[in-house]
Formats: sequence, structure tokens, C-alpha cells
Amino acid sequence: MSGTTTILIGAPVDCGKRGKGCLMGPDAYRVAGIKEILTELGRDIRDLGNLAPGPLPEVTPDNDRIHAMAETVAWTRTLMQAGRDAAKLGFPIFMGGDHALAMGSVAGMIQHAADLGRPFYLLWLDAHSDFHTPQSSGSGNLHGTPVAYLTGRDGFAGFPTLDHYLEPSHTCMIGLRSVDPAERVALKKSPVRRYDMRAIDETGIARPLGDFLAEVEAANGMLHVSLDVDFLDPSIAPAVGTTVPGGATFREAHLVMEMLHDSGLVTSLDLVELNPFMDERGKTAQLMVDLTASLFGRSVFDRPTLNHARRF
Ligand code: 5AB
Ligand code: MN
Ligand code: MN
Ligand code: MN
Repeated sequence: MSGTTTILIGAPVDCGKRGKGCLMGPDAYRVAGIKEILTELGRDIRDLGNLAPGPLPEVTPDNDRIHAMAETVAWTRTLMQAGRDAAKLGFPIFMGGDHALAMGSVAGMIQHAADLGRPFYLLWLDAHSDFHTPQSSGSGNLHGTPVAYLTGRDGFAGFPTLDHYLEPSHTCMIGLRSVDPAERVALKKSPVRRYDMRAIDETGIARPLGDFLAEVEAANGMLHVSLDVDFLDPSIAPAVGTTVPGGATFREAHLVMEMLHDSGLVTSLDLVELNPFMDERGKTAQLMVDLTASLFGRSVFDRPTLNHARRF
């Protein structure tokens, strides 16, 4: 991980779906000790506090099911700019907030990588593919759309146009187990790499991740990790609106984070979809913070620097 400055960006985005509560996420991560734990790991922490969206634009969604489009557009603008500024100073951690925040956080990181002339890669750890367009979404919830927006799919009129979009082939989804029919059709036509839970059961989680990391490394890419709480099995991470059984186990999730640390490739992170209102004595918030600690190098024993990009 390059540099030691880590910038915490509170993004209490709660407009990506109807159920409320993700706005409490950033504070739950602070209560769970995110600053203290990362400080112990040698990081220099700057907490920008909780941001607020800019002025609401006048927008009319083409699909009347779409919920809170104006607010989501406002957040996208705010987070894109805040992320771009933060990335010049260090490693941004976007503390969500629901997954609609990734429209802004990842968009900002894409532009930052382009400014540096480096290729950009996205690791999407989620039960869902979040590949709906506003037209195909059955729920109208925009937290189910960020990957479609970021890869430049049609149907996002009214959202900020980006100078640079995400290459679908630079995107890797791991943990999938709830993909809607319209998303499946679109994904099948797209070079997005995708690994469902069955693939993980069959090969283990290290292999697909190792393959992807090898590619990022070979390209000297910058890697953004977007961690949705529902990537994890609901038995260990109940604080989420969209629980889907059969998620990543405690050890699978930690192994992902440990391999990401060892790769040295990760340059920014989203922690999304935590709904502290649904938590059990803070256990999900604590697990998300512990996973972040693994990403920043916490381990039982020191290891010689292993190159997981090559090992698996
Ligand atoms: B999350 C669903 N595909 O569009 C939809 O939690 C779920 O950010 C979206 O991954 C889940 O509403 C969005 C059914
Ligand atoms: Mn998601
Ligand atoms: Mn999800
Ligand atoms: Mn969710």
C-alpha cells in the first residue's frame, strides 16, 4: 500500500433504496474504532467527517419507479469531487452509506487514475451485481445500478457524464448469488468478470482473486475495492437490508482482505450497505472494521511479502 495517509470520508448516503438506516454507517465505523485500529497499523488518519450532498438538481427520471434520483445525482457529484481531491493526498476510505455512493466514489477514482495515466480496476464484493440501468430496475432502487453507470451503459440521463468510464473487462465481481434476469442478460454480453458463490465453493476464493490481482499487477493498475456488507453471510453480518443466505464466510472474507493487502495494489475502498439499525450489538460494524484492518496489514504472524497475484 503506497504512502501512509488514509482519508476517512463519511458518506451517509441513504437514498439508494427505500429502507432507511445506512446514514448511521459512518458513525458506527467510528464507534467500532476504525481510526484507532488503522492508527495502530501505522496509518496516518485524516477524518473528513460526514459529507452532505450538494444542491439538488431538477431531474425527472424516465422510469417513475426510480427513487430519490435528484439526491443520488447530488451525492454522485459531491463524492466524485471529494474522492478525487482525497486521492491526491492518500488512500480514501468511503464509509457508507448505501451502495449508490459508489456512483460517486468510483467515478472519482476513475478520473484520478486517468489523471495519473494509470489503468483503473474495480473489485466488487457483493451478493448482487448492481448492474441494472434505471430502466431495467424492478425496484427503482439506485443502489442496484452503480456498475452499469460506471461502465457507461445507456439510460443514465440526468446523471453526471464522465470523462472516463470503467472498462467492463477491468471489473471483477466476487460473491454473486442474487442477480436479476435483466442483469444476467446484460452481464452475459459483457466482459465483466464474475464469480458466483458456486465458483467459490468449487475452487476456493483465492483462485479467482489471485487471477484478477495478477492482471492488475501486470498492468500497473490502480485498484478500488467496493465491499458491500451483503457479500458476507448474514449469520456473521446481519446489519443489512438485503440479506441473501450463502455468503462469504468469516475466513473467506479475511483471506480476500489479506491477499489484497499482500498484493499492495489497492488504492481506495468503499464500505457500504451497513445498516446499524439492524445490527446485533455492533457485530457487523466490528466485522467490517476488522476486515478493513486485514486489508491494511493486520495478521497473526508477519509474513514475508508473498505475491498472491502469482501464487494462485
Ligand atoms: B446492493 C435488486 N437487484 O435491483 C434491486 O445491496 C437488489 O447494493 C439490489 O447490492 C441490491 O433492487 C443492491 C433486487
Ligand atoms: Mn451492492
Ligand atoms: Mn448487495
Ligand atoms: Mn444491499
